[in-house]
Amino acid sequence: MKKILTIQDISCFGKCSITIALPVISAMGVETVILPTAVLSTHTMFKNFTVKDLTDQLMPIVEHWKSEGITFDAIYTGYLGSAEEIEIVKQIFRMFKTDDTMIFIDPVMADNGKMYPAFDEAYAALNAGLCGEADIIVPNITEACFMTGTEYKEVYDEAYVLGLLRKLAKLGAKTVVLTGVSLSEGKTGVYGLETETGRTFCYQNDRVDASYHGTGDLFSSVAVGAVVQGRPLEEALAIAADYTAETIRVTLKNPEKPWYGVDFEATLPDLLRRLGKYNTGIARKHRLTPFRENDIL
Ligand code: PXL
Repeated sequence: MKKILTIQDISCFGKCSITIALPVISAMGVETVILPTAVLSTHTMFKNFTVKDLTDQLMPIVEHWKSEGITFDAIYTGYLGSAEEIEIVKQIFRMFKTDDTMIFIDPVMADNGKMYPAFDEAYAALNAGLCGEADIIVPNITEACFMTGTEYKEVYDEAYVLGLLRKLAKLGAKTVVLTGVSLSEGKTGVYGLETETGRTFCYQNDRVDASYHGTGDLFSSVAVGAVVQGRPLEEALAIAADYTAETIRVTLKNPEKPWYGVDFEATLPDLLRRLGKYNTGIARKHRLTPFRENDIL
């Protein structure tokens, strides 16, 4: 069975980071190993929350794994709490990265033009350095702007997206993927650039006009799970984008109107159906093929 190590916080209530990655990646049939960076009572979109930092636990835990000979097919990082944790994560990459270990980084720190509480521009610079060590990075436009010193724009065109991708490529990751890219009214999706070849790819799906916390974590969890199972990156991203949009649609219909997170529990069976439907039966690790909307549907 494939094995992914995910390094991010546990927000006990609120559905994000590990409380999404663990159930979702496991449901996809991939063993999910967790390294919690902190325990919070809720995610930071709640007004008050408690935080117990676990930075001092990270090295003892991974050293134990190393002594047990434990290895990973991928390391997936999300929300990290501090500059010190970014440094430790780099050490963990050095300890566990082999030619067969994919490093997938979602540099969670900002959205809609703003940093999340507790982060600043210095943190963005460190996150940019971390991204340089990745095979695949999946920042949203805000995070990409903070990491590359680019002005954030609400309204933009394809040239702006390509400019951002080129600057992201200079950070050093093998493939850079911008998320939340809307190229026409009513659409949203991903735009990627394979840095060695310069080849770009794009996937746009219908935009659901609602924003929920944890949807980035849902997208990344599905994408990394699907890539580790041998799907081409573009296919994995399309599955993740479609499934995340569908989960937002379903959550919007919930009469309890949860504001803090999405009802992914209700849509997991749908994810598994999608994975079956998209199953090409061909394991093409890291292979990229150009596609446009609906090419693979
Ligand atoms: O979904 C990203 C995320 C993860 N973890 C914590 C957060 C956030 C976003 O705000 O606060 C604790």
